[in-house]
Amino acid sequence: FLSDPKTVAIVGCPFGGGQPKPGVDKGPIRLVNAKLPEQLKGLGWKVEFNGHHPFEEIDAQSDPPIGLLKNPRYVSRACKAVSDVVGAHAKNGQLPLMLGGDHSLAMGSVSGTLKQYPDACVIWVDAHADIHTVDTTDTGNIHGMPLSFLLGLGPKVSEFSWVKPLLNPSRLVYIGLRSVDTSEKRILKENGIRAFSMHEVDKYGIGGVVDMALDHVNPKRDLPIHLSFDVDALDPWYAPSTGTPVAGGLSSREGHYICEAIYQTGCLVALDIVEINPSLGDVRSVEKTLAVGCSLTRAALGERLLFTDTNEKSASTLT
Ligand code: 4U7
Ligand code: MN
Ligand code: MN
Ligand code: MN
Repeated sequence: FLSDPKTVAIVGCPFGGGQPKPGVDKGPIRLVNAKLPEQLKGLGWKVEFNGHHPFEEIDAQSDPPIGLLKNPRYVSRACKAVSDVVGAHAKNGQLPLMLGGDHSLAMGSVSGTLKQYPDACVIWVDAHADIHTVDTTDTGNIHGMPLSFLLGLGPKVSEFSWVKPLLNPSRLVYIGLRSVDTSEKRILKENGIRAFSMHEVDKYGIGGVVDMALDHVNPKRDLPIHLSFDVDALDPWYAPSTGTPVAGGLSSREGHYICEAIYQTGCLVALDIVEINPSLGDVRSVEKTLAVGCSLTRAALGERLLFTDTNEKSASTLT
């Protein structure tokens, strides 16, 4: 799907309007300062990064809630901008790497991907289902809702009319869930959405789960894949600096395995790394979370424990 030379376009999104905790907007800046662009160059990618996206702020007074939704105009405008930028990179045959910021931004990045690749599937790696509709959300935080907009579920809000319901529920699969609200469980069931919670990871192992997840959304391994990775999918031991940590998550290796296996399909066209909040936790926690964010990204873009992707054959002769 990508053009030659293979190029990753970093879309830095210093934005946290989809949730209440300050600091998540600094995630992308810290990832870039940690030399993520240089690391990706080291893997053989051409890296395009023209600075972080400037999001026009809206003061709370001119952005009152719409129904239960908090900061609706701010979130909608940021996501629309991300959708346009991601869509343009995808159209150029580049792989957009969206660095959050909070997970509401995926409403934009996935919309951008689906504009270019209407048959793309979405692999959502997260502790949470992020599928609340405007009438089921308990918190009003839009980072818990992007998938309902992408799927066209629930009542429509005119502020978000630019989001087209381009995602079919059969093209979405989850890995890592362990904090799903009651109303979200009902939505998943009603729409027949396939989900691999931590229970399935324990039962089948991460290798089995990734195979089953891919068999579900991409049986012939010929459809483009958008991987949306919320770092809170990892156990808080490995990714402590995040806004909504939940115990009992993926190990570092399990998270990396998901990224490696998806890269190996050759179908990855877009990647989100979201919800790193460098204002949460001590210095050591922040460093740990940034390091794992960089290394998950490298794994999704071809880094291997033995050899590199250009040596895939050498690796397979070992087994
Ligand atoms: B994240 C929550 F109530 N479900 O809706 C909500 F538990 O992008 C959490 O996955 C959402 O980090 C978490 O606010 C959103 C809550
Ligand atoms: Mn999320
Ligand atoms: Mn989450
Ligand atoms: Mn979170």
